Amino acid sequence: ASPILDNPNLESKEGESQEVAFDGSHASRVSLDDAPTLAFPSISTSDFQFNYEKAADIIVEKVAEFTAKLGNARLVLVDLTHKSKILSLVKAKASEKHIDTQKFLTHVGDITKLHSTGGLNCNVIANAANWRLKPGGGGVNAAIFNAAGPELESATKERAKSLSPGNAVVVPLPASSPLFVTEGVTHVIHVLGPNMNPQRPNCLNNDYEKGCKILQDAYASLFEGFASITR
Ligand code: AR6
Repeated sequence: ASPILDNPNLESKEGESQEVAFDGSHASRVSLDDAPTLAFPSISTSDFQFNYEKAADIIVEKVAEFTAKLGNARLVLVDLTHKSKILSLVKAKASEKHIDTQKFLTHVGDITKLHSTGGLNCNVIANAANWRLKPGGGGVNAAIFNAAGPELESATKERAKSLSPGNAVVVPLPASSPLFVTEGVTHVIHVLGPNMNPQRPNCLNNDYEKGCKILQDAYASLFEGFASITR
């Protein structure tokens, strides 16, 4: 089943395929064909100040669990720079755990420009959202809402008004959204992670027992949301 066909806003784009070279860390050329691909940022590790080491363990654990269930679908962890601590930690831990490099990749680039500047076809992208599911606020949330235009805000409102930590909501992107037109993104999945920043709502005051549980739930909801699109 093509995830593209499951977006009620869209015409069929069946039959498109492309071979793509990933960044230097993945020397071989990887064929994306029609494989459904989710690009996601590291949830909670920037504005929400979650510990990198703990976040990296959780990402690798959840990726390992879900790559086994995802069929031909792929997961791509994205961050903006080659200096990204979370990307290097996750890469190292994923290779220790022998995670299938055809199913899980890391990529340096802007998640709103993966096709146009990175040559990557990712039909689904995840957003590290705020609880109100509102544009702005900085980070990847501001970038995604800006790139997607007002279409994303209205499509989001139809699906949910707010989100509690550890949850995700799948939003089909209207075909008129610039993010769909230029990048081929058919769905955005908003995810709310745990917050360790005292200046943001629901701060966990360094309670990593709760925080880790919420981050695990957040990735599980994200990957289940992605799987629900590909079924
Ligand atoms: N492309 C790829 N990755 C990005 C981009 C981008 N354009 N922009 C940031 N990142 P953050 P959080 C990476 O702070 O910690 C927001 O204001 C970034 O380097 O966006 O979950 C919301 O409204 C980091 O690795 O999310 C919430 O209130 C990752 O994305 C709050 O911040 C997540 O950083 C959420 O905080």
